[in-house]
Amino acid sequence: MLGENKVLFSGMQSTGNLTLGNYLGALKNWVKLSDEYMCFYSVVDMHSITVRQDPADLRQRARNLLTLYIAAGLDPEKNCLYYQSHVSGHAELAWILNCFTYMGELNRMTQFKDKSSKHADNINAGLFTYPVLMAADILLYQSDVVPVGKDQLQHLELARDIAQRMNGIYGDIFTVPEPYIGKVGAKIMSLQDPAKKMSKSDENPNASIYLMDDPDTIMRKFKRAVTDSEGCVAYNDEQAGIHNLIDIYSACTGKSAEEVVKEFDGKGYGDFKMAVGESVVGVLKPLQDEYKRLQGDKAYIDKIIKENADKAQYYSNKTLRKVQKKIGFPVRPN
Ligand code: ATP
Ligand code: LTN
Repeated sequence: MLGENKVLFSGMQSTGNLTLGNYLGALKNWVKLSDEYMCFYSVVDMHSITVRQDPADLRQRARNLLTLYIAAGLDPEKNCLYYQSHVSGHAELAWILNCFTYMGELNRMTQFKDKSSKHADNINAGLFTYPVLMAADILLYQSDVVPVGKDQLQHLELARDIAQRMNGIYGDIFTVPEPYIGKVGAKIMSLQDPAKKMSKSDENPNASIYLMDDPDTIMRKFKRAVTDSEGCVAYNDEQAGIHNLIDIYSACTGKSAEEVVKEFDGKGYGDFKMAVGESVVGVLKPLQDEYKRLQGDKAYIDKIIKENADKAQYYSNKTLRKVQKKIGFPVRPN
């Protein structure tokens, strides 16, 4: 809690081009939740350097992502939208939390195992302590809830363990955060292999809808989407491809799976795929238009970046000073 308000923290890395999965599974829910909580949505650029990045590219992508947050409907006056690297408290708290996290805990993290096998030539200490920086992001704002995908639950569990451990030693310093997993759109699957999640790092461009894909590309990708030979629009685990298309259509139109099945009763996959494609174009087109408009307004985006970093710095300092005092760092004379 910060004052009267329940706090929400979440973040996204700016590596790769965002997909429809990122939008329906994360961003869209963020907008909904912003009515209910005091929200901090960060572009977690410090996490990105755990793998090698081109500096100019990293900077540009971070700005694009922040712009996209606003284009998706997050109000920068009501929510705190900022770059992690602009707020020094993330790194400062991460160091402290590092000293309360065990090697054995970090060794168990499945994302570390995955990423270290993918980047075998660069298994750096940052990749290993990545979950500690994530815990610092969350605990720095006394967050009550953290919307994350299922893949991040293990990291959130670690953040809770660290918070509870330190609360046990020093009395209540941290709010212990709860995960929030949205129901609709929680897991959008690849259009080419419905057993795999849609991911921005997929090598096959037909597997993912990118948020900046034009309408023709979107329609073409849906036409090519892998389905099955059943030939009827039904919602079950055996028809994984159709299941995924129903999920996408539901998330874009607000209709339930049952309503969708009824709507396409007796119709072929061709018609259904067209309808799904059109519903996605209907959602993405306004997002793209707003994104382009905002990209042209450099002064406005710069102002948001400055003001929101100051706001985040202010709130994060409160927690940081409290923690520093509790663990015995000397108090700064006024
Ligand atoms: P990468 O391919 O680089 O692992 P990613 O596309 O899986 O990236 P992340 O950066 O790990 O995306 O996730 C950003 C946010 O988007 C997270 O909250 C994550 O849970 C959500 N997300 C990512 N992919 C999907 C998906 N296919 N369906 C629903 N939500 C998703
Ligand atoms: N690790 C997350 C991104 C992330 C995050 C966070 C999410 C960094 N810090 C704090 C929620 C809360 C990811 O890769 N999706």
